[in-house]
Amino acid sequence: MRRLFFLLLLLFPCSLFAEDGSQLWLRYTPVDKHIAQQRTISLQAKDQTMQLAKQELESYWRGSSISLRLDKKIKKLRDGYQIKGDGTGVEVVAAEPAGLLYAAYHLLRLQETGADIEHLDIEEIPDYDIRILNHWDNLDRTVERGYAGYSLWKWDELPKQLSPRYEQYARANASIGINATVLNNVNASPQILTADYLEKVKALADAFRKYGIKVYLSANFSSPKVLDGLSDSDPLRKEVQAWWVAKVKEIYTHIPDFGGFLVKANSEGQPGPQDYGRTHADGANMLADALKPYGGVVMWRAFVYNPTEEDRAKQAYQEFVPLDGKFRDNVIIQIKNGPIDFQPREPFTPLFGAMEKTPQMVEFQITQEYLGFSNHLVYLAPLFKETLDAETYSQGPNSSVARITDSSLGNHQKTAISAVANIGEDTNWTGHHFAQANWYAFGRLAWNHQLSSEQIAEEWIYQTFTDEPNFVQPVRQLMMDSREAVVDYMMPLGLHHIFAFDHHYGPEPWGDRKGGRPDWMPWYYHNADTVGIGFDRTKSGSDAVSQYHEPLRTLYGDIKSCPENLLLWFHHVPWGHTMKNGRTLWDELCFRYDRGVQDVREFQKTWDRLEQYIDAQRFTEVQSKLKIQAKDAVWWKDACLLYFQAFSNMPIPYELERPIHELETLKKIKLDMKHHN
Ligand code: BDP
Repeated sequence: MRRLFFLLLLLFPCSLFAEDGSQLWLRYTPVDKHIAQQRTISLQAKDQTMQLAKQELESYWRGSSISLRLDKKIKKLRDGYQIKGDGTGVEVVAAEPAGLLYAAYHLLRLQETGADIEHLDIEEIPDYDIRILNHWDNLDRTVERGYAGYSLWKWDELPKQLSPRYEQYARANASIGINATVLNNVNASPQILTADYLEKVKALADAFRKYGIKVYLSANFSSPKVLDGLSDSDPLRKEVQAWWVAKVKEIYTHIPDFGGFLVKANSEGQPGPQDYGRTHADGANMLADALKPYGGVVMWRAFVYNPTEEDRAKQAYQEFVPLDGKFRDNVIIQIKNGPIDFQPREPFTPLFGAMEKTPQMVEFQITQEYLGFSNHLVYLAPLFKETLDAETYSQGPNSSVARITDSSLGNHQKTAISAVANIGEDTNWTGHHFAQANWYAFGRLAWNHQLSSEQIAEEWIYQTFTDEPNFVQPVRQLMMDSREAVVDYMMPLGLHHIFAFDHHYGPEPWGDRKGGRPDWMPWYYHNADTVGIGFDRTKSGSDAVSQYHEPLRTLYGDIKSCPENLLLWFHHVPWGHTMKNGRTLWDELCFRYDRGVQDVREFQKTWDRLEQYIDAQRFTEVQSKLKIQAKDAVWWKDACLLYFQAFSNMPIPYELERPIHELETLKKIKLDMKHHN
């Protein structure tokens, strides 16, 4: 029998061990009795989170003995930890129970990535207090912009039945330091705040608690009116305020460690304080006052824009800057990384660094609404870091978005960072095996924004696939190249929002709807005409550049100094404009689209060469997705170049691959992808 096994192993080295991705990066093998007897994991505490830390190490740790200890006096650690190892044993200290759990996962990560696990001198303090996922999950279990199946939360079965995936979800998050989650869509149903649903929310909070995860909810601003028939939801009316006070009290009786509310107000049709002539500050403060006695916070979103004459990219700044200093100290303004909407590339939102008295947090999007859904392999750490590392110059040099939001440059009570999750019911959680890396990367950067994208990719590959260098090295490179590739084949040089209407999969630069909102139409953003292409946001245009501090205002505002990867974001550029490399803008656009296509072809080749190193299931699943991505890249390139060519009237450089589609055929493509609001 044994011999047969080895024979099979020789013949089919990997295919025997099919993996479905359900274990994520947590593929630890349990230690055998022998190892377990040689070392001890000691802990003098009953707390369930600390016990969990112990249990994880008991099950998987292969190094020497560990002692786990809580010392509440080392406050500076917050929920971080210290690990010391001298070769004979390891000592772990934390000031909070969750700190010990994070330390346990740190040790296991070192072990799984082949690092030294005996000689250790580590101190880790997280950069942000609240490291939170935003689920855009609806109560009917559809997920807005979700590409990994239905919602994980089985509302029908809750609170009685608990899916095993609730704990697995919490464990995965804890393993990368995520400590909070918003369960429901920002386009929030008021129903989530009914007594029935709060019972269900409580059941989830109970399941997550020992993993150090707090639950938050998206609140619909009209809840008082919709749920209890109040005449309105005016935040300055006593009756409305009292309603929220009572509701918050009810929530905390169920969930004593409830985190707070996330609110999308007066945005894309959602109700809000402006319905009653009040400001965003009036609305946020009413909720903040209700939450204050319990230590809860309000994450108030700055994603607001209206179809007016004003450039959409400028509106959040205009709305919020005048309110600086008017928010309670338990309000944090949640701001998308870019001024429009999670595009493949945007400059950072100029609101960062423009409200010195107000805590701000970044909202990233892990789910790939504008990046090929879960069909395209796009590693997002470089995108996240581009924003975090961006210099705002708000307080001179060294005022990066990271330093503004982590409170290095302010003195805010609580700091936070968020991202829209890409998690669903799919067996592999995220639809694409490589999309798991984006969940992972967000957690790691929320813990430490100084980590490099390469390091995060590498440790993820080790844990998720294999430590075989012949696999790790090329896959890390592929991941690192993937974000620029998608920018190139979708929207190079600062182009943005030329997606198909509504579902945002695929190109539609020609898109137009009679009577539709102009700020939802591609032409609003690309402005292609016979002169050139791009959005003039300089002083002679919408003047969005003026929302940036110097030297950025001048840098972006001048066509000569504007970084070329944002050129068409800030300028309307003539087709014949000479680029830095001497090509005309038109030629460069063609080269970029083509480069994006060629890059994806290279990804395919790289991947196919690696078949021998990993299991057959994940190999083929990724391979199939890359085929889709390669086809889509050509679709994007042909659609955009053929469409824009009608304006430029210039030939596609002859050394480039010729289009294989007819523009008219591409224009007819209408995908049946409902987007659930
Ligand atoms: C856009 C999405 C939309 C969201 C909205 C938001 O297209 O589904 O509701 O953002 O963030 O990216 O509120």
